[in-house]
Amino acid sequence: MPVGACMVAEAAERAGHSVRVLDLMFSSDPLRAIESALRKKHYDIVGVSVRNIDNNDMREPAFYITDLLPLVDAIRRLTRVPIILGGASLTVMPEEILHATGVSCSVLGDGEVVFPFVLEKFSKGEALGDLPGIAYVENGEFKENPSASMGFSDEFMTPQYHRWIDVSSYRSRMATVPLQTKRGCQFQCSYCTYRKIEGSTYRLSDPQNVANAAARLASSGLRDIEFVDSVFNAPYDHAMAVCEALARLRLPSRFQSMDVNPLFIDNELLSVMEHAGFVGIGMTVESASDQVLQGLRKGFTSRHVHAAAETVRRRRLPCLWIFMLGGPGETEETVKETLRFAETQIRRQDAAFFAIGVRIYPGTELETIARQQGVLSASTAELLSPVFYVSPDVDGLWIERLVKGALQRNMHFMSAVSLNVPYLSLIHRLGYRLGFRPPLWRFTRSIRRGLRFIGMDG
Ligand code: B12
Repeated sequence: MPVGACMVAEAAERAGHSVRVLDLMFSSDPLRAIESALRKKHYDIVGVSVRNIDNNDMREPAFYITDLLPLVDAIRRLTRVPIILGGASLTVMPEEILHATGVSCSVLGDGEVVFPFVLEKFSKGEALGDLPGIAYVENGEFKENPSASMGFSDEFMTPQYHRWIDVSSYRSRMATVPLQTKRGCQFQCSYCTYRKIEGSTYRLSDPQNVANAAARLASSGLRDIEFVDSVFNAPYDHAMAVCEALARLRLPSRFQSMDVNPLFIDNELLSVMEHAGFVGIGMTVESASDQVLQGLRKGFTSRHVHAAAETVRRRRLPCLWIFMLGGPGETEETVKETLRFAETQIRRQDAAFFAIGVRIYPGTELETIARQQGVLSASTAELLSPVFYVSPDVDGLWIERLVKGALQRNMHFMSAVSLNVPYLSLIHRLGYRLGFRPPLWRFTRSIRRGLRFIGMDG
């Protein structure tokens, strides 16, 4: 569910503006939807929320900026009012996306804080000038005003989704409701953009406010809640306090988070999570080899990965183990080490996801490493369309073959291929109707068995 766009809409409305959200998620003809919305009514500003640049899939890359161009062109054809871009993708690569779309302004980071200021400036006819948290093009020159750390306001944590989007269409596709307990990330992973998007210092929400937000969602019928923090369980004490506050409220909700770090997982936290109503966690270990974990600068070692597996095995909470093969330091040996870990340490009732290749983002340490190793010749601007890193010490196709073999032996394993199956959306809808609730990966084995039975398992 488009939490960012809804937050921004609500903040703009709270600032006294009249706002309409046009959600293109389920539109069969997005161009037509835009045309009809802009013909019906005059707007003073059009904001566009662009979440993803690409699908992070090296084997079958999808580049979403290509899809964005005709949409922006349609807006331009129908109105001369300013267009403002926002969303995670803009914070990751503002210059490249502004250049590609020909739009002259974007908001960086916390849109619910910055966008009302942008609107105020426009309504007064003032230049955006040195407003923090924007990037713009002036006389052909790209300029970026770093976002001042404006804190993280709890005010817009749970936008009134029903007012902005078609909530039932999301629910019927097993979508979860995103909720943040903080912003910021203090990890230094060599490939990652999280610090660029949310900053490198934590901005923590009051744990009780988070629990109250979950209660508000539950009372409006939204019970499948996904924590979308960069890393849910760091800082540990904060995650613990959030889970304790949730457990005290005894909500009928089902919680999950796809970004749990093995450094800060122990029996106590998992136990409180279970009491709070967690139904699944994603453990983003990436690798079980020290050499690769060091190359990815994960800040933990294979010892932590094994310890986390032991902790998980002692509890009931389902866990999806997330791996990313091919990073700096990866060799045939290290790939085998990680697969060995997955085959021997992960419970059959859990699941494992394998991605191959690491998306290279501009300005990351991975970009530097790739250039030093001579495996990256694309310019920084060319990194907008997806470019991936695979360690020069291992062949990507060899990894693919090995992963394929592991998938054949282990019905609880998945790869990017599993996400690309055309009938995934159908499985979601069918599952929901049959009473299954997210996360769907808990049913990986049954789904794959069913697909294998009808000859459609990858
Ligand atoms: C949690 C998360 C997930 C969860 C989402 C769960 C859920 N229920 O929503 C899961 C694990 C499922 C996931 C999946 C994917 N993700 Co993800 N995800 C994130 C993460 C960590 C947080 C997203 C979030 O909800 N943030 C909180 C909200 C409030 O922030 P926001 O949406 O950015 O909105 C704010 C601003 O952007 C801005 N804003 C937003 N819209 C607008 C509009 C206007 C007009 C303005 C002015 C401002 C504005 O203001 C908002 C409020 O502050 C980000 C990284 C990050 N730290 O941002 C990656 C991120 C968004 N994901 C990314 C990717 C690639 C994916 C996948 C394609 C990966 C894959 N191979 O499957 C899928 C795509 C899923 C999809 N359908 O879109 C990339 C996108 C960049 C890129 N390369 O395309 C990111 C940035 C991570 C990265 N690699 O850098 N993801």
